Amino acid sequence: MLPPKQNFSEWFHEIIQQAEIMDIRYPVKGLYVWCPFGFKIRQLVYSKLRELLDRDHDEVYFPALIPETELGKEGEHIKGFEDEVFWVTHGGLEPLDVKLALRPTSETAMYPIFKLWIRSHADLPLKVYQIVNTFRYETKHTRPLIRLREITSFKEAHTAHRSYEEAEEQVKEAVKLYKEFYDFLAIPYLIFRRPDWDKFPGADYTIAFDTIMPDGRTLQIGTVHHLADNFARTFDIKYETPDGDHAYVHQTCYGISERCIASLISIHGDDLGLILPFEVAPVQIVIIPILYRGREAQVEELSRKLFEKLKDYGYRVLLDDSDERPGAKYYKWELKGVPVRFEIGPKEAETGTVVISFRDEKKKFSLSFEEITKEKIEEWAKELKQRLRNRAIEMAKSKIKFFDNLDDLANWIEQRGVGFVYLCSSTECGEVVEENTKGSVLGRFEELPDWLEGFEYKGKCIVCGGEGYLTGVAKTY
Ligand code: 5CA
Repeated sequence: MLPPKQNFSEWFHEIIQQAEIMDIRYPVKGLYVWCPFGFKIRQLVYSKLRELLDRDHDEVYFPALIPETELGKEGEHIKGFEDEVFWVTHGGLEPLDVKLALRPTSETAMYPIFKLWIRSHADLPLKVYQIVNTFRYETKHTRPLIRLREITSFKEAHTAHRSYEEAEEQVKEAVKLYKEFYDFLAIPYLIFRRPDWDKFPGADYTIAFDTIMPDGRTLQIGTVHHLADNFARTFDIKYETPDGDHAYVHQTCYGISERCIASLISIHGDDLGLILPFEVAPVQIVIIPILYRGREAQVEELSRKLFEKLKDYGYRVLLDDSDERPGAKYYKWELKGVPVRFEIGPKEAETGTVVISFRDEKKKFSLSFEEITKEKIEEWAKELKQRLRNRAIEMAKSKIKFFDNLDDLANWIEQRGVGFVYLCSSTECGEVVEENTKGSVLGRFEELPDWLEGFEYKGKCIVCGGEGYLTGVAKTY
C-alpha cells in the first residue's frame, strides 16, 4: 500500500520503489539504481526529447573528465561550480599532474573543441546535444530523480551563433521545444527569467521552467541559458565574418535532467500509484482474464485473440495470465500506471465483448471485440492526455495566488504553493522578499501560460513601490 499522496514526500519515496522505478539502496549518497520498469519509462520519455532535438541538432559525445585547467578558465562558471565538483586525483596509485573533474556540465569540455570546429560564418549556427551523466556534489538534501549527485540522463544542448540576437532567437526556439516536450507529458509549467543572482554561472541570463509539485514547492524542470560571448572570449571561439573580420560567437545551452520523470510521476500519480500518459507507459494496455473453473477455455481464447490484435496494432500490451487473483492484478497494474485495462470473464467470452476501464477513471464500459479498433484506442489516448492535462492545470491553479503583502505571501508559500507579486529588478528588493518569506524568487514571467488568466504583467513593486513585474515566489526543491 502507498501512503496517501497528501503526504507527498513519503508517497514519492514509496512509489518509486513500489512501482519499481528506482532501487534506492545503492551505498553512495545521491546515487540510485534504475530498475527495468523505470528505465523503460525513461527510454520512452527520452525518445520524445531526442525526436524533438533531432529535428535540427546533431548528437555528439564529449568525455566525462575535464582538466582542472579548462574547468577553471571561465571565472563566473567555476565560482558557481567549484564546491560541487567531484575530482579524480589519482590514476592507480600515481597522483595526476592535472586533476580531472567529473563533468558537472559540459561547457568547459566542449568549448575548447568548438574553437577548433568553428572557422567561418559558414560553420554557424552550430547546434549539438548529448545525453550523458553529470556529477554534482550536492549538499542540499539529495532525493531520487530530484536532486542527484550523479544525474544519469542529463540532456544538454549547446549552440553557437553569429550574434547576440541570433543566439536570442535560439533561446526562444529552445523554450518552444521544451514547451512541446512538457505539453507532450501533460505537465504544466511556469516560465520565468531567473533573477540575476540565480542565473547559470557564466550566463548572460537564464530562462527556467518550473512545475508546481503536489506539496506546493516548485521543481525546476529545465533551463535555457543565453551565454552571450562570455565563454567565447574565455575559450577564444571566433569565426571569420563574410567581410573577412573575426568575431566572437554567441552561445546558448539548455538542459533537462531526470527531473522530467520526477514531475511525470508526481503530477499525475494518485493514491493508487502511477498514472502515465499512453505514449510513455511501458505497458499501455493490460488484459486480465477472469477465470472460472470449467469455463477457462473460452475466456483464454478471446483474451489471446485480443492480445494478438493489439500487438499487431503495435501497442505495448500485456496479457496477465499469471495465477494471481484478479484483484491482485488490478492492484499491480494500477500501481504501474497502465492507462487502459481490458477484462474478459465468461460472460464476455460468450458474447464476444470486453470490459474496459481507464486508469484515471472509476467507470467501466463494454465494447464488442470488433469495436476495439486502432482509431478507438488512439482516441482514448488523446482523451486521457487531455484529462491529465486538465487535472494537472486545476491542481496548479489551486496553488497559485497573488499577494501585495509579505506576511500573507510568506504564509501561502509555507503552506500552499506559489505566490505571485510585483517586484522590481533590484537585488535589494529581491532579498527583502526572500528574507521575509524564506522562499525563493523564481523570477519574472518570461511568458504567462495560456491557462492563467487575469494577471497584469506590470504593477508596483511589493517592496519599494517602483515599477515591478509579475514575479513568482515559492519554496523550491
Ligand atoms: N549547461 C547548462 C544547460 S545543460 C546547465 O547545466 N544548466 S543547469 O545547471 O541549470 O542544469 C540543467 C537542469 O538540470 C536544471 O534545470 C535542473 O532541472 C536539472 N538539475 C540540475 N541539478 C540537478 C541535480 N542535482 N539533480 C537532478 N537534476 C538537476
